[in-house]
Amino acid sequence: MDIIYTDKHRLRAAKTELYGGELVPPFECPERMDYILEAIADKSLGPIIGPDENPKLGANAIAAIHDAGYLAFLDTAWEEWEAEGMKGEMIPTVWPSRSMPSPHIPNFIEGKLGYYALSCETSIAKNTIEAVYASAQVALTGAEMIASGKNQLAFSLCRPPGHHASRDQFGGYCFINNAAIAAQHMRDQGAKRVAILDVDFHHGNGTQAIFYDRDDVLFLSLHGDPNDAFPHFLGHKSETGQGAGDGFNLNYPMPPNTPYSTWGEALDHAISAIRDYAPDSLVVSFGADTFENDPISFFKLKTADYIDMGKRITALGLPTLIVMEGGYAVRDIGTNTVNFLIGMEHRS
Ligand code: OKP
Ligand code: ZN
Repeated sequence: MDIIYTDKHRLRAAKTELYGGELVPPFECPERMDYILEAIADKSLGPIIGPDENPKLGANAIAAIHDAGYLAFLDTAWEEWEAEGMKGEMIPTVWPSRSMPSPHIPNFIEGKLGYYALSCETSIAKNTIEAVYASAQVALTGAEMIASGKNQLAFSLCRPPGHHASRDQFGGYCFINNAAIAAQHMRDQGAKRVAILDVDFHHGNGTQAIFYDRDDVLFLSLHGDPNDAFPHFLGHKSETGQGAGDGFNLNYPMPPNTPYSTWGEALDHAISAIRDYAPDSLVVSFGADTFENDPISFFKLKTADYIDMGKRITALGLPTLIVMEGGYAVRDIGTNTVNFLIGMEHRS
């Protein structure tokens, strides 16, 4: 399977994550990619190819999915922060909360930061945004391979991840929604319907919000119940879409300690909904944080389960782009991810 990857992810090298009241080294770290690449090499998967260097590829998709003011904020955020003499990384401290509805966008960087953030564990640091755009390009290159019919399967090894990023907010380690721009690019290239299946441990709140009122992109997410897990304020079963999108959003929240047997039942339900929808192509937001030893998650999937997960999804027989999202059990992320890819390669 073609694997799209660039070393530019290393530019995303924040030193801080606000976690449990302390500043700790970020869980979403560059070493994640090293372990995945090592496991890919061990199993001789590949080839590994660089992203398309044409900056126009998918530019329309990025502009269609994200707000222009938000993208402009990302472009100059670090510069503005430094110019104010701030000493540390960018961590928001103030929000337009429920008691301050309809906010204006402030001028001062501290206010803009809160306006465009959905949470505060995701410090922006020097060069973060360069890595974010490289990650987007990795996703778009994969989307183009599927959309053009060149590939039936491709893996965009994105870092940083994307599924928490909405039209105009970053957070949960995400800035540009890689899966969403990939799906939009497929639509722009002629796909009538695209399904996005999100199997990361966390609810894909950004992807859901982006496509919530659309019927041309079906979004399905299996995740830790938001009553117990990040992002806490979206991802309930009752969220099924609105307007034209009514019925085209499916959430499968699950409780702490969910084993693969239960998780797999939700997967089978999601797969049959995708089959009924009959999309032209599929995007899988893949996170390995459903693993039993993930440090910030609470499902109980085992290493061998990822092979079965891949086999079940690939049985749909759809042209499929896999987009990397989370996974923080760094020592096991390679084996688990590669097992998923091996399962996905079981095609009749
Ligand atoms: C990003 B992706 C846990 C706090 C979790 C943010 C998690 C972001 C996950 N106590 N904070 O979906 O893997
Ligand atoms: Zn996750």
